[in-house]
Amino acid sequence: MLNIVIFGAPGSGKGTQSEKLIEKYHLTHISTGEILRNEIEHDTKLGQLANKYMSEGQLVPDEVVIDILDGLLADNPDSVGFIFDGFPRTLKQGEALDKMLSKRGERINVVLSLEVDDEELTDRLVKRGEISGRSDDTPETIKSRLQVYYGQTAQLKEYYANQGNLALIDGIGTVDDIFGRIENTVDKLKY
Ligand code: B4P
Repeated sequence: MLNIVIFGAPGSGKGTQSEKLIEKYHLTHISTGEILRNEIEHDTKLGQLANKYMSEGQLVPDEVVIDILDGLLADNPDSVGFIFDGFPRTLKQGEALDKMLSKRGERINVVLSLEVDDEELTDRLVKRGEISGRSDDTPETIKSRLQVYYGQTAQLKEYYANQGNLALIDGIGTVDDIFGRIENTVDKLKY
């Protein structure tokens, strides 16, 4: 099984590169952001709860997203592997993911950390906001999402570096150039 975490600040290209990874390696895509946006769109109870946090650029509580993940792993027992996109986002989520995988005799093979500077991140998200109207892509919310990233999420890099799983990927350039760098890393993995 090939299990990949795609990691990075908001706007670093996680969703974009996930699509290419799925196409090449036939992995099951788990994007917590996409799942939560879908719940909001359908105005479910979970969606209403998530919206309170997401519209402010804050993280949805750990227990909520960990529960979602556990359910998705259980629903896909025959998968050849997973791409975790936007999860984990806190140390608690990282530890929970390790437990959920080891319970199944699995582990994370690599954490691909897309490295992009704040100016480029902000530019990308502002542009996306103008085109898609995504409610959390406004200049104010982008600022708080970046603060949340540096305050609560970036520390996971150290966690994965200590496990020997972290691969830093230059996230600047064309989508294909960046994917080439990712392929170089993934194709060297033994799994
Ligand atoms: P996400 O959906 O994960 O959103 P994101 O961090 O903004 O990243 P995204 O994947 O959308 O952006 P991408 O880099 O692909 O999360 C949204 C919210 O959900 C969070 O803020 C949080 O509130 C909540 N949430 C999600 N998961 C959670 C969790 N685990 N715990 C708690 N809360 C959680 O792309 C950005 C833009 O850049 C796109 O427009 C793309 O076209 C463009 N782009 C990509 N690559 C490019 C390149 N090489 N050059 C130029 N532009 C590029």
